[in-house]
Amino acid sequence: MAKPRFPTDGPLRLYYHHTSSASMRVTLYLRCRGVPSSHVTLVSTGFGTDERGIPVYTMPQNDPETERLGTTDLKAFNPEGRVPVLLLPDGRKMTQSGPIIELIEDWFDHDGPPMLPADPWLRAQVRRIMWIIAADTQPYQNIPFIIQAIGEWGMTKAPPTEHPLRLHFIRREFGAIEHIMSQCAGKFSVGDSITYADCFIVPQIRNALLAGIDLPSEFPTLNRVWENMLAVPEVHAVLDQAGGVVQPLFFDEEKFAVYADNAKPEKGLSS
Ligand SMILES: N[C@@H](CCC(=O)N[C@@H](CS)C(=O)NCC(=O)O)C(=O)O
Repeated sequence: MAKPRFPTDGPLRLYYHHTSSASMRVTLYLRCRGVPSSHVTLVSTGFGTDERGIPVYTMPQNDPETERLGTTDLKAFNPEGRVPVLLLPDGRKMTQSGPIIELIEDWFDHDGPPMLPADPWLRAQVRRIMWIIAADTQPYQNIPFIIQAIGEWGMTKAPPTEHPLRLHFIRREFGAIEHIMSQCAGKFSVGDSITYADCFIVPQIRNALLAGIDLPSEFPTLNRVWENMLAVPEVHAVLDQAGGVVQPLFFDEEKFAVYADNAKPEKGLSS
């Protein structure tokens, strides 16, 4: 079947930030698939922290979209308030890392090796791992969510990066993926070629390393895939630009400490 033609002229623009693990899924895909910047241009958003220490992504300065919107509030651009966002030359926007990747894949002809297996079962295995990361892992171990739950909803106070809730969800879901990969992994998550599943697993492993997870002893298959991904120059380049193999701290610890000190005690059911 012929590929649908990309409907408008000019490059797509990916609004992303190097601290964002969801953005990294897409930048890994772009590098590994060899998508040229004439097809997809990277646009870094602004970045700061609010009074709680929580990261806030903003529209970049001197960007035509920021000027058109008249604000740096990311929600004016994307009501979800999140990155990544893919902007089409005709003004349409796509959000969510998985659909962004599949849209780019479907619209262009690519020189690089395919990143979805031809076999339907293996394609589903790739998407299964993507979904476990995107839907069942990342949202629950997300540091902004943990900070807010401590400050506003009476959750146990602990360092956000190693919070028990975060460790629980990473371990639970990595355990499931370890089991799945025992059936389908080769050199990489599904077989011996890089797939979208690897683009999803790598940023989540960086988060797990920041949380202190001992990957080789706890999740040996994941660790094998991780080591093989690190040996790929395109992957290494993306990680280098994002601060290395371990996800760097990107919330403000001092602001968080003040916010957590002032946190309200847990409310009883009757209040
Ligand atoms: N499910 C989304 C997740 C996107 C996401 O959580 N992005 C984070 C950065 S990794 C973000 O922009 N957070 C800002 C916020 O929630 O206010 C995807 O796959 O793209």
